[in-house]
Amino acid sequence: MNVADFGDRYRERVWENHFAEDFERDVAAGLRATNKSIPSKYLYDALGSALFEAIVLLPEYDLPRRENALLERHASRIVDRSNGRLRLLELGSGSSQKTRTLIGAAIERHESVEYTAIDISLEAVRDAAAQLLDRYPQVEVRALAGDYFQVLGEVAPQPATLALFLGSNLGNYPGERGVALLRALRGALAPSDALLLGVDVRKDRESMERAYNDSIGVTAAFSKNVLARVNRDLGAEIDLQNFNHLARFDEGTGSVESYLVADRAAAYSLGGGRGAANFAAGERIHIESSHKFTREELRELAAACGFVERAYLPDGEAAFALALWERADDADRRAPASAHFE
Ligand code: AVJ
Repeated sequence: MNVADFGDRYRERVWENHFAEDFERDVAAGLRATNKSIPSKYLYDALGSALFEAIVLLPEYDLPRRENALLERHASRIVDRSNGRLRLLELGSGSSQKTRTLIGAAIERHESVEYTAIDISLEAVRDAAAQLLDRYPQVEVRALAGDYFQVLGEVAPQPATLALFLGSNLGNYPGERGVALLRALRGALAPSDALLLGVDVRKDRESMERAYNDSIGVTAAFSKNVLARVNRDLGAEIDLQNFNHLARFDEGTGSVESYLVADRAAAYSLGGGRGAANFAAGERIHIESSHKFTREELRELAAACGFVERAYLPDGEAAFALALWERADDADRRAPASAHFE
């Protein structure tokens, strides 16, 4: 099954990217800095994406199961927006399961449904599209492959859009970067269009850290793969045996911060005349921030980005939540009512 089998129901647009050059530049700078880091977007090469698919099956990483349960429970209310055409606009092409729940509910309620997915990976977005096109003959799919900011800058508002940013992916955009992304997303929405966020919630340290320290080491492999990728793609000579995965909740940032920690001091060639990266014993490379949200923080974020919270839907244990926001304009003159759906 291939997107080419679906004729007019499928359209795509691909933005040029400079991923290979960016990777080389970001890694060379990030591994030679005083505070070492590699941006988390580089975790997802083919092997990294396969390891992430394994992470979502780990009992310790319960975010996707909690989110799916909430989506199933609230889908029909969430998509209950207009009578005519509805556009679902998703950042990240999403696992077909969570998207299916919403599309299934949307086609019961609307005359026609368009699913637009924005993803950095053309391959990922095509795979997701082919499955949805096959399963839902009523749905039209539009794939936009490129950097979120690049693509969002060119998505025209289309009334009756429900934007989706699920899987606590917003947690990877801490602080100003998250604000910038949500503002860019707002630019693709018409007044009173909505945005559905799925976010992991601040809770006791042990529960938050457990999700990133699984007992069979899949998350550690996912983390270490980014260094393996540096070796593979750049010809660097980093000894992976010298690094251990560390994930801990940081009270200051409100995020689970993931690192690779060097056991002993060492210097490694970065390959291709890029010089060397020097490590002291115990020195860390920051590889990911996974923010854990409070409701207050989400409300402030909504206000800062031109949205109003319309519903906040936590699960039974208040471990994960969906937040339904509306684009503020006319809406902000109304009372900012927020509902707890039953
Ligand atoms: C997919 C970015 C939401 O931060 O929880 C899972 C990625 N990293 N285990 C997260 C991840 C380690 C995940 N996000």
